[in-house]
Amino acid sequence: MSGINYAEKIPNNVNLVNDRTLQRALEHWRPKFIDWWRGMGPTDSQGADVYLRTAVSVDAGGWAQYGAVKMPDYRWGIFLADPVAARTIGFGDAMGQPAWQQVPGEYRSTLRRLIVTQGDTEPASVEQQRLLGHSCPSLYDLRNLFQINVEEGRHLWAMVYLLHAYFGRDGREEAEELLARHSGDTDKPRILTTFNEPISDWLSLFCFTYFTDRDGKYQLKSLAESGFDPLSRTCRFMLTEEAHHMFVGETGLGRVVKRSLEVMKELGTDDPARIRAHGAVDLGLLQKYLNFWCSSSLDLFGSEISSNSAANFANGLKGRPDETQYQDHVLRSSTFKLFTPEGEQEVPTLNALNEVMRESYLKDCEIGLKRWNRNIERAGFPALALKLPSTRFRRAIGAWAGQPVNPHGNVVSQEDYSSNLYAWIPSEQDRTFVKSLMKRVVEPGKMAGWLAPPERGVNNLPVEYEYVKLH
Ligand code: BYC
Repeated sequence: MSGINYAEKIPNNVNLVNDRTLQRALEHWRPKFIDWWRGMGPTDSQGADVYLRTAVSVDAGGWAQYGAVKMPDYRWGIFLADPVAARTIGFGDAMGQPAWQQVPGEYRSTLRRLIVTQGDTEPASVEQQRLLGHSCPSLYDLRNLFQINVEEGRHLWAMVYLLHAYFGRDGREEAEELLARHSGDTDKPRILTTFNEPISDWLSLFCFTYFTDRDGKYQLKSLAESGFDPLSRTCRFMLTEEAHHMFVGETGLGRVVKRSLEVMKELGTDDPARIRAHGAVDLGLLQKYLNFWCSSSLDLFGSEISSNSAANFANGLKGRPDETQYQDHVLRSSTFKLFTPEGEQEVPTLNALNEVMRESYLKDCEIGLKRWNRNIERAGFPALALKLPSTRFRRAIGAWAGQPVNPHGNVVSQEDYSSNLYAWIPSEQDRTFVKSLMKRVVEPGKMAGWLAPPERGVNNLPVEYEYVKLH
């Protein structure tokens, strides 16, 4: 990459053109990233022209430029939101002190760990989704998938920038490791559990972008509060892109519901077998997918009682999403009640911050369900309303890990749990059925039979637009 025109190839607002050290680190890493993209990114589509948005600056006119791009030529850039003048730390014991422009020595390994954990999820999600192009329900959806994939690639660049620019040699080594771990790999898996789950159908993709990307929103919001200003600014800009990923989840699931209701009306029945025979997803099946992905994503907040979260907050490294909405930003004398299998416990709020964040997240998750349920009720099927599972259901991390709890949150016998589990989450048979629906549709304007068309196209273009030219 020597002789490269940095501003052209790697759009950035970090003065890359004058930073020789950063240039050298990126020169070493970039070819490995491109190799990873070609090997682990979306399959069989590297030559396609995709109607993508690219961020070329952080201002309103530059963060979303649209045009046809071949994905390996995507201009993965490095952007930080504009600095806030004289920004101070907004929470924890160092509240009110100037935000750090460099990594404080005593927090170096914790900050690196947080950045690596965040960074690890980005390429993981691209790996999880790499085969979905083979079964896309439409060109519109295929384009959205690819948009998400390139942006997750850019989010990886964002974390690699922080590692290269602020963590020296160990940062460079961690940046390499981000390309060496792989989703689902038995020897070198991704760090967080959900990012090792296969996403082999589009119903799972819509659930993942609804639930798991929303965890991304909450984690990024809490890191955007960080006293380490470069991390805060990086995450603030990433959040602008994250919104589209959740849009794909929310509208995708809404379109599944819409199509199910159409088929139910057409057939005059809510019999799941007949709906399935007609090539649509019955709402009971959708509920199982919601149960699976919601419970998996709830684990991503960590344990209910966590000394890590207490230290991260007290030290000013990771705040609560939208920290300014709270009165108390120090939390040294506040307590929080939570339920564990041992009963109700009152713990210092500092130690319960993962749970505080999980509660806000769940409220946000409810919004889509309310919308879909309105349509389900209007269609005359209130008994089929969709619900979020209890936070105690099917947990693998935290106080409820491994406990036999049903989706309503009641503890049941281990036997009951095992024999009912596949009435609550997709069984092998359910997954096989969903897979059978996943037929590739790539004629402009055509849509798979299990999914209603979107209400509008991308960037004011019609839904029928040829968003991906596959050649
Ligand atoms: N799987 O005190 P604990 C996104 C580990 S998604 C495996 O309970 P803590 C995206 C934990 O690492 C957002 N391990 O929790 C979405 C710790 O290990 P160490 C990603 C887990 O530390 C879609 C130990 O258990 N960003 O952006 O308070 C597409 C005890 O931890 C899990 C972040 O997560 C798990 N589920 O919180 C693309 C932000 N949960 O350190 C992208 C950065 C916990 O003792 N990460 N552990 O070896 C963090 O803030 C925290 O690490 C966590 C855990 C919230 C993940």
